[in-house]
Amino acid sequence: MKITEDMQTLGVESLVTIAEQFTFSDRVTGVQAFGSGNINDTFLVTLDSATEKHFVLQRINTQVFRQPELVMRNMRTLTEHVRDRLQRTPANRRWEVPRVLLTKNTQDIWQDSCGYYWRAISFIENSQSFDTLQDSSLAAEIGYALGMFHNLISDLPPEKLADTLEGFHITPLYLQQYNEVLAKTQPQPSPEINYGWKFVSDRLNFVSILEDAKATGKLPLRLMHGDPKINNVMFDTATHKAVSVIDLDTVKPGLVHYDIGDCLRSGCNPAGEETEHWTGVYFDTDLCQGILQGYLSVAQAFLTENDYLYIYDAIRLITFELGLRFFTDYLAGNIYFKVKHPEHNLARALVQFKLTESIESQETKIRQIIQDLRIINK
Ligand code: GN1
Ligand code: MG
Repeated sequence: MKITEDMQTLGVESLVTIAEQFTFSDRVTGVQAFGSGNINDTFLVTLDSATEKHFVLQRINTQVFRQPELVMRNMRTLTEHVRDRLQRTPANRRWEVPRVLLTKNTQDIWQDSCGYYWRAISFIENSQSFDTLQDSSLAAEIGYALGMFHNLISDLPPEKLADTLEGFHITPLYLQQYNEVLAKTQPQPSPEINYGWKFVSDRLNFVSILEDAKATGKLPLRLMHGDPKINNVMFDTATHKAVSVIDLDTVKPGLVHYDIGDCLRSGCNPAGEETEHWTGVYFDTDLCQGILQGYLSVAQAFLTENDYLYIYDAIRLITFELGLRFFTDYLAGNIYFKVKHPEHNLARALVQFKLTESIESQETKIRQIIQDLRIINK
């Protein structure tokens, strides 16, 4: 097992000891850092087992998720609902839902001696994820996966899940935080900071577009995933068909538009959100067409006329919002998102701002794609 310096500071107990809290007779043979999450610490545990060979072990970031018990309760309510539904009406293709694994004392969370919270989730075997889409072959599958996810929870009343992350995806609140940080810090002017500052101040009049639609009842409160970026969609390694949507930390009441926007801003950026070449970032409308086609093939069953009207705005807004969140975190001294170097969040912000610009410059085309798909799906 490779233990990095970072992992040694995780707690007093070894990662194996922590993993063993969630096993019964199986022996833990390995624990490796896993994935590229910006908030929690994630590990893949390997077991000496004839049945389940892996599971995902995570240390929950309680600076972000202040009530980890509620996060786990939401996750259990949602996954049990979906499993129940799939049992009653089986999907006509492989589709899996991650399971929350319990400790020996049947708890869904374990606290180590430093007070850190750990949890374990089943691993979707024989599956993989992608950080970027290079061509449109997988795009429809990404959209299908989000549609399937929304469809499977569309009959679970939103009030069944708690609000575990207040203000999440409420863009006007992110703007407020940005203004507060700006008032407190005196960032050294640089071309990048000036670009970011101007970028935000040129777009103040649209930050509340989705919240206004929610407040006036144009868009209904629904359950959402909260973070359906494309590497949270798992693909069968052999067939390359989508088989699951993972990372259920942020499932809670919200707007499906946050998810649609998030999925498209991540899926239609071939350079990926971690690229260092931000000036070349663009929004690929072929990928957009593919993802939306896959999404609407499932989601047309529950979308309303108004829902369609706000899809373009959602793509633009959630991309802008993530840029604003990264930019604010950079100005605040990198307190929310994990970073590899001090300028990391600034680089990430510029990528999202450039992507927003590309979305804006292709507004007519994107709206046309939505309109055409709506007619086909009618
Ligand atoms: C964070 O940790 P991760 O990578 O699953 C963030 C999302 C962002 C994403 C950008 C709770 O998700 O909102 O879209 O980074 N999650 C939270 O990569 O803030
Ligand atoms: Mg996440």
